[in-house]
Amino acid sequence: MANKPIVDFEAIKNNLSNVSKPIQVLNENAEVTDQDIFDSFSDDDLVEFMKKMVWERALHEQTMNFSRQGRMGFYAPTEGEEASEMGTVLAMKKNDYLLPAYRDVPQLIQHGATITEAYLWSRGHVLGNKFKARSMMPQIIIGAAYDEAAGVGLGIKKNGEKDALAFTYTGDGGTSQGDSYEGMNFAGAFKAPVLFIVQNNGFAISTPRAKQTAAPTLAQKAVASGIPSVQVDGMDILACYAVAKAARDYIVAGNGPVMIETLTYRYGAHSSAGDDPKRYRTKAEEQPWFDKDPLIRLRKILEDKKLWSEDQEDKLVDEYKASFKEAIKEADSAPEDKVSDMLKRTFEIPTPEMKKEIAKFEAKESK
Ligand SMILES: Cc1ncc(C[n+]2csc(CCOP(=O)(O)OP(=O)(O)O)c2C)c(N)n1
Ligand SMILES: [Mg+2]
Repeated sequence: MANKPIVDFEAIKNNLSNVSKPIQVLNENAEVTDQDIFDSFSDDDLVEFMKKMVWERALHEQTMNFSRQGRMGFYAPTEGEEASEMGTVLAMKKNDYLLPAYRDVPQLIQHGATITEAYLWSRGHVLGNKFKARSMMPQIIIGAAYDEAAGVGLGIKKNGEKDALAFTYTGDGGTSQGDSYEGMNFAGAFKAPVLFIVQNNGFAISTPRAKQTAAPTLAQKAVASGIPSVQVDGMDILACYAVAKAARDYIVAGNGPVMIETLTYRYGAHSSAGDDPKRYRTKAEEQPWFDKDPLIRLRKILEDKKLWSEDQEDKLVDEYKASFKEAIKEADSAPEDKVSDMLKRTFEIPTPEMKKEIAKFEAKESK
């Protein structure tokens, strides 16, 4: 027998990570770390990025208020993930198809759904499932949007659509779910035009990233599907946008799918249903992420350039919040979605059991 191990598995294990350093343009001290990418943005672009992040944070705050007032159904907080969400969606075109997960409602609205539709979706109303935008409704089954995206991507290819792709999101937890690999594998094998985004916000509800998977990065989970992947500073909207745009260009040129892992953080609870982050993480763990806040770093750059002020931001927030209040009023005035209607929509021909249920609910509803 040889003295040396036949295979040095430990050495292989220590060298598993084949993903390069996360791409960043602006660090948490608002210092430019990639001048070339930074210079590719005009002042107007920078202001636009800031406005979108302020919009998303205002949406979060106002929607949480609605939720506390009992006016929402399911809502997944997005505070902290503004750069990751706005940066990626703004690099897409209206012709692209969005397959969102439940935390991707802000992207859904940016992609063309109305806020009213998004609120109706939250309430489980049927009108919250009929977007004019090229999008499916947000997926609750984690990882499943990756499979939908692979199918939509293949459809785009078969239809010969040239300047279009399917883009989709999952979380760190979603990458531990078989569906996400199956979707990537299918898209890789068929060279389907799909952009897979993983928003790694550190937690799947209360389970930290390190307990879900031993993979050194989540980006490398694409490698086994033959898909190039990259990590990006998910608290830096300039990096998120630049990388998503580069990925889009590469995909629509006919090169097949790409996966992006954004390194971000969910500041609050998993959902408005009321889990308590204090039970699974400490203030000391949270603080370094709050210090990386995506709005703070871009705000500083803009203020230095005299392109932004507190006053201007306050006015925008008021304006945005007024639009959310309008939207919820409109959602309140949507026709009532009856249980009997929901049952009738389930199958084209109801089962005998469902027929009985429909009759039972119709009797109740007519009282
Ligand atoms: C297939 C499946 N299993 C379990 C759940 C319950 N569940 C809802 S959200 C969630 C955690 C998902 O975490 P992650 O993918 O990191 O996304 P995040 O909520 O952090 O955005 C789980 C386990 C689910 N919705 N679907
Ligand atoms: Mg997560």
